Amino acid sequence: MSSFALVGNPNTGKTSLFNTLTTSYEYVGNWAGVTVEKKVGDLKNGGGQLVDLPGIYSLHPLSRDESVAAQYLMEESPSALINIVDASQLERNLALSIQLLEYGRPIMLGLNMMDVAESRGIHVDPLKLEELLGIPVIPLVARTGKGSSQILSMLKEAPAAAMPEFKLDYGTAEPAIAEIEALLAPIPGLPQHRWVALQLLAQNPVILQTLETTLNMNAVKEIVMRGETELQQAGQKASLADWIRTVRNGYIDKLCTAAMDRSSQKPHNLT
Ligand code: GDP
Ligand code: K
Ligand code: MG
Repeated sequence: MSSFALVGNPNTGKTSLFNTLTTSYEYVGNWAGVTVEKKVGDLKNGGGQLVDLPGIYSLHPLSRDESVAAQYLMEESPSALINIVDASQLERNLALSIQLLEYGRPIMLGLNMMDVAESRGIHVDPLKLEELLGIPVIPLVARTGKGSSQILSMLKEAPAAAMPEFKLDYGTAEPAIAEIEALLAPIPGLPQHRWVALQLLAQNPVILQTLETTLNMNAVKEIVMRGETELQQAGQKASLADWIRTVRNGYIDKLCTAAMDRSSQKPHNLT
């Protein structure tokens, strides 16, 4: 059966959308090992199951609660992800989106809070985002259900239409990424190796822990040390984790410049 997941920052409208997209039946329990509610529902169009993942700002979890989403991505192989972003805070929300695009499963972007963005004078161009990211981008107002039928029909066609071909160039870090990918090659059942390699280089504790017994961690450490030496020789005084973040932020800057018009944005305290 097809299985989909809602992923995004806290308070972006995931649960509102979950309630609109699913029938009243839902399985409610806890995620393994944590007291975080697990919500799974059946899609209204009979297209499969939908999981409402806990809100996160990054895949690099700070708490056990936050680790649920990273663990889910590491262990499951969802038919597609629905990344819900707050259109009025697009730049901040995209930090997570980049990591989800790199995950290498079909993904669509639900551009929610379009009403809030418009009322603040922030104009986001869904078509431009779609063109630049290479995935479906659906404008939403989850509070009223606007756009939800488009999400449902997209989910039916999802895997083909929403498979991302997203690849940022991490420059000096590319050899380290390739070396980690080579270490991952013999391990079965992993998500896309480039995504796992990037998460390892960024020291994501969930991914490190999951691979503790199957991956040669000393070899990983050596690759990280060599990679950081190369960064320093290239004049970039950063750890690999910092460097990866810098590259992503540079891309997000360009994306926002191209797909967002803030020239008529109203000061926050006047809205
Ligand atoms: P979650 O934390 O991502 O699950 O977000 P929720 O679905 O709980 O929504 C957080 C708050 O934002 C709630 O008060 C919702 O009613 C509100 N909300 C959700 N979507 C929209 C939207 O598109 N526009 C507006 N104005 N409010 C929304
Ligand atoms: K909430
Ligand atoms: Mg919620």
